[in-house]
Amino acid sequence: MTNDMKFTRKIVTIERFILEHQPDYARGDFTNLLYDIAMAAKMIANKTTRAGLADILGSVGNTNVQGEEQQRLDVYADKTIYRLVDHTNRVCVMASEEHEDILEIPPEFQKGRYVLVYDPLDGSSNIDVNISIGTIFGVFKCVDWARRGRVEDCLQAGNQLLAAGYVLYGSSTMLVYSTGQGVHGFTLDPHIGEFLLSHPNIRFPEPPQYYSVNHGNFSKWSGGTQDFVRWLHGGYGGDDPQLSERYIGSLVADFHRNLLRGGVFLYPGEENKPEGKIRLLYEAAPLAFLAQQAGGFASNGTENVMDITPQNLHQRTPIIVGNRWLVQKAEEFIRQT
Ligand code: P6P
Repeated sequence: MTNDMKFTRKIVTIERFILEHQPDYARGDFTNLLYDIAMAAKMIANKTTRAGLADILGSVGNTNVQGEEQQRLDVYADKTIYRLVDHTNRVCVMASEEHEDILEIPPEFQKGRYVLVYDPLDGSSNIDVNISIGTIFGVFKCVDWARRGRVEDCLQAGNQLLAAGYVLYGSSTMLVYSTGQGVHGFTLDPHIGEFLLSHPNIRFPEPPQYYSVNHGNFSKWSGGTQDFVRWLHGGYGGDDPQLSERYIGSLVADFHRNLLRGGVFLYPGEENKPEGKIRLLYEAAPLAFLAQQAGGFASNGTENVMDITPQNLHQRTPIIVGNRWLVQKAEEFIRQT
C-alpha cells in the first residue's frame, strides 16, 4: 500500500458502521445491543492482554455446567457481558455457556425485544498457554414478548438469528459480525479504544488453503468422516483440494483463519459422542450464520446447522463449516456410508 493510499483509506468506527448499516426493522435497541457487545469485547480484551500479569490466570476452583474448570477470565467475561446488558431494556432473556439455566432479566428492569446467547470465552483451556481465545454471540428476537423471557425464547434455530459474531483475542483483537448483510471485521486500536473497520465484506476465498480437525480422534469417527479426511489428505484419486492442516484447538481462531484464507473446520461426532463437542445454540449456529453470510456453509454431516432447533441450551452438534463445496463434499462421503 503506497503512502498516500494509507492516508486516503476511510476510518470507520464500529459504532458508525453499525448505525449506517442497521437493518430496516432495527430501532435503537438492536443497534445499541451491538454497541454493548463491542463494549464488552473491549473490556474483555483489556483483561486478556494482561492475563499473565493480572493474576487472573488459573482457575477459580469451581466448574461450569460443562464440567470444565472455570478460568478466572471465563468468569470475568461472562459477568462483563451480563452486567453490560441486563439493565438496558434491550433483551428479554440471555443464555451463556457458563450457566446451566437461562439468565433472566432482574424484575426491576424492563424486558426488551431481543435474546442474547453467548459463549463468553471459548477455548478458555488455552488461556494459560497464551493461545488465542474468543467470544461467540447470537441475537434472536423474543418469541413471546408478552411474557418475561423464557427458555423457549432461547431455543431457536440458527435460521432465526438476527445477528451473530465473534471476538478473537489474538495478536490483535478483532470483532467480526453480521446482521444478515454480509460479514464485516473490525480491529481494535487499543490506543484509542475503538474498533475500526479493517475487513469489510469478508467472503470465503477460493481456492481454500486449510483444514482443521483433531486427528487424535480419527479412530472414533464414522467411516464417512474418515473417508472425507483421507480425501483431504489426497487419499483418493488425486482430486483432493491440496489443503494444509492447521488446528489450534480454539474454535474462534480456527474458524477465523479459515474464513480469511478459505478452508474447512470439522468437529465430527464420535462413536460414544455422536453429538460431538461444539455447542449448537451459542457456538455452531452463530458461526454457521456467519459462514452462510460469507458464501460458505455449515452442516452437521447430514443437514444445515442453521436448520437445527436446539432442544436444550447446551445441546452439542457435530459441525463441518467452511467453503460450501468442501462441506458438501464431506456430506457426500458421510451419505455414502
Ligand atoms: P479438542 C475449546 O475447548 C473447544 O470448545 C473449541 O474452542 C475447540 O475447537 C475444541 O474445544 C477443541 O477440542 O477436543 O480438539 O481439544
